[in-house]
Amino acid sequence: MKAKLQEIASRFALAAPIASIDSLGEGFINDTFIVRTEGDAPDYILQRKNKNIFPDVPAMMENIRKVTDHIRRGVVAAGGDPMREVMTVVPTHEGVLYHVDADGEYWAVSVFISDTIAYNKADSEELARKGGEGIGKFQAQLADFTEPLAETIKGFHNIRHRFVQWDEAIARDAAGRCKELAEEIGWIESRREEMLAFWSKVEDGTIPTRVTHNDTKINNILFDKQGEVLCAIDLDTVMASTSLNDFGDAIRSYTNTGDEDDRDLSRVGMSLGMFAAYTDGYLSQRAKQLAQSEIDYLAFSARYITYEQVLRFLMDYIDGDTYYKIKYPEHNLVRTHAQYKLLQSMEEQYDAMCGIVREAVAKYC
Ligand code: GN1
Ligand code: MG
Repeated sequence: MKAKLQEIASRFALAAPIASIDSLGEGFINDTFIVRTEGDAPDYILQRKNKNIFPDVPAMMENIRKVTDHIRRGVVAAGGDPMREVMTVVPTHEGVLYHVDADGEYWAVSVFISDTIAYNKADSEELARKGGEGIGKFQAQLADFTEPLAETIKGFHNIRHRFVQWDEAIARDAAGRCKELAEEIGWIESRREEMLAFWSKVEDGTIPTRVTHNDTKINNILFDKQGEVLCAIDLDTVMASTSLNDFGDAIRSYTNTGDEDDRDLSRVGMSLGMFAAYTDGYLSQRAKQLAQSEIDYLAFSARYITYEQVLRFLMDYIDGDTYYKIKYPEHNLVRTHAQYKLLQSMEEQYDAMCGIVREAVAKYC
C-alpha cells in the first residue's frame, strides 16, 4: 500500500520529494492521507475520492477549482494569506486536477495547511461563535460568484429527491431490516409533509439559491491556533443550493452535547447556548445580506438538516450499509437514534431558537 500511495502521490506536482505518507482523519466517504515532504516545502493532503458516491469526480474537481480560485482572488485583494485562507488544489504534472490509477480509482491532492486545528467537537461557545463567523465569511466570499457549478451529488439536500430514494429503499428492503424498524420509519413518515413544505419554498424560489458548502460539520472547518477560522475544507459538495443547508448542518454539528453516533442517548441534545453563539457569529457576517425568507427559516433549517441526516443514516442501514463507512454492524442504526434524539431536542427548543434568531437579526440589522 505504501509503495502504491507513493507512486500515486508522485504523479502530482509536489514542491519537494516525499518523506512519508500516513492515514489522516475520520471522513465517512473518502480515504485521506497526509503526504509529508522533505525540507521546507509544504506537506499535502492526498485523497482517494469515493467514485461510488461522486459519479463525476472531474466535474467535482472543476467545481473546487473554480470556487477556490474565486476565494483566492478575494483573499489576495483583501491582503490576506492565499496559502492559508483558502484550500489550494495541486494538479498532476500534466496539469490535471485528479489522477486515475490502474484500478480506476480517482485521487486528488491539496496543500496541507500547517499549524491548524480541525475539531471533532465544539468545546466552547467561543468556538461555535467563530465557526458561525467562518461560514458566514465563506458565503460572503462567494456571494459574487457567477460561474455555473456541477451538481456533484444529485439532490444532495433535496428532501423530495431523498424521499424517492427512501421509498425505493423501503420497497427493496435489501438487508431485510425493515420489519424491526417500524418505530424508526415512523419518525421519518410523521414529518414527511412538513419537510416537503419547507423544500417547496426552495423549489419555487421563495428561498434563494446561492453557492453553498453543504457539509459544514465542524471538522470540515480549519481553525488556526488562535481560534480563528482560516477556511472551509472538504469542498466536494460545493454546489448551488440554499444557504440554509450550511447553517442547519453546522447547528447539527456544533450544538450537539453528545457525539453524532453516541450510544448513550442521555448525552445527546442541542445546547441552546451553543446555538445562540453560532447564530450570533453567523449573523454578524450575513444578517444584512440574507433574504427575509432565509431568516424566517434559519432555525427550522437545523431541524431540516438533522431530519435529513436521520433519514440518510436509517436509509443506509436499511440498504445494508452501502454509503457511509461503519465501524461495527449496527453503527448506522446507532447514528440514526443519536441524530433523532438531537432532532427531538431541537423540536422541544424551537420557540427559543426562533427568539434567538430574531434577537441576533435585530442586533446586526
Ligand atoms: C459525510 O465526508 P464527511 O465525513 O465530511 C457526508 C455528509 C454527512 C456527514 C455526517 C458527501 O461527510 O453529508 O452529513 O458525513 N458527506 C457526503 O457526518 O455524503
Ligand atoms: Mg470531511
